[in-house]
Amino acid sequence: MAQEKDLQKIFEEKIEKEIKIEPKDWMPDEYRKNLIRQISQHAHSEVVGMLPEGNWITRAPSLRRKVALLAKIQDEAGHGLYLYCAAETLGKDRETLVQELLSGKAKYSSIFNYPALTWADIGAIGWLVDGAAIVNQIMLQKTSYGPYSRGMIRICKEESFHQRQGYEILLTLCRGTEEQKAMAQDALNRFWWPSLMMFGPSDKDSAHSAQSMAWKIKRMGNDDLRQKFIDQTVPQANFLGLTIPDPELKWNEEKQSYDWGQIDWEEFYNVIKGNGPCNKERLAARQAAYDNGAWVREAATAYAKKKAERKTKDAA
Ligand code: FAQ
Repeated sequence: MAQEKDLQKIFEEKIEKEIKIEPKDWMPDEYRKNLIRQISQHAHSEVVGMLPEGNWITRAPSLRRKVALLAKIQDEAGHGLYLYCAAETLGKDRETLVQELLSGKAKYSSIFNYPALTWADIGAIGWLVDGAAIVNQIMLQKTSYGPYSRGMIRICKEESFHQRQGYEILLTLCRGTEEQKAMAQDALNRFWWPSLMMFGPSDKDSAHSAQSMAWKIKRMGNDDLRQKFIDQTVPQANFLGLTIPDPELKWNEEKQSYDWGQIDWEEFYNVIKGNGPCNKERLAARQAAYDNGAWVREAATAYAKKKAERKTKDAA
């Protein structure tokens, strides 16, 4: 018991002094549990997040657009892999994590339950969804868990390319015909509010924020991050000549940031409970990918399995 108290003290000192917690260090069970929850949900988001854009690979309007979109989607798969590895360092294996996604036990970002209906949506996803992800992930580069923090540094570099390619798609549409600009506006209308929901519930309703901030897993609250995203994105919309679909949006000179309207929290909770426009379709696609990939998993582990069998036989 006394030993655990010492370990707790060492852990707290490390958090205080900004020394990263590493996989073999002692950590409180709740810290470990909370990290596995957040990192694995983040990993699932990266992987499920490939689906709305994947839907447009065969319909990209030019070879150049197709190459950039393919590269972006492959990056997201890579992000999922770094994050699953980071979660595994905390002692939960990948198979269990994946099963938690497929059974609906683990969450993934609400945003990926909305459909990508037009090519402009691919621009909006890059600009707004990756844009929101970057705001969150820049803060997470300083998270207290070493493998998560290092993963985030690399991921952020790639996300900034994603955000630019999305913005450039919209810029091209906005400089095109009236019809193309209207398509860009429609994409912004549909993706604006769901992008704000990506930051999670307001701090007062956030179940994990206070503890996560105390342990420096999260370095900023959901509301501050959301505000930061709004403040940096509104001028970008203005440059495109598009209108943010929020009649209450207004610059506040005193605060030096924007005032804005109300998120429809009923919609948010409905989506994270599994009732969004595409929840069932997304999970069905992941389940099909898992089933179709059974032979790959089998082949990848066949040699190790054979080796273990031979070892047992030799020992007998
Ligand atoms: N969607 O107490 P809090 C990307 C859940 S970026 C679904 O505030 P926390 C890149 C939350 O899990 C998107 N569920 O939770 C990309 C909790 O439920 P639980 C992913 C949400 O963890 C771009 C409950 O509500 N980014 O993928 C959402 O302190 C384009 C209470 O909430 C990350 O995951 C939501 N939006 O704060 C890929 C970043 N919000 O677990 C492809 C890392 C909240 O108790 C294409 N994660 N919930 O059942 C985080 O920073 C945090 O987990 C938050 C939530 C900020 C998302």
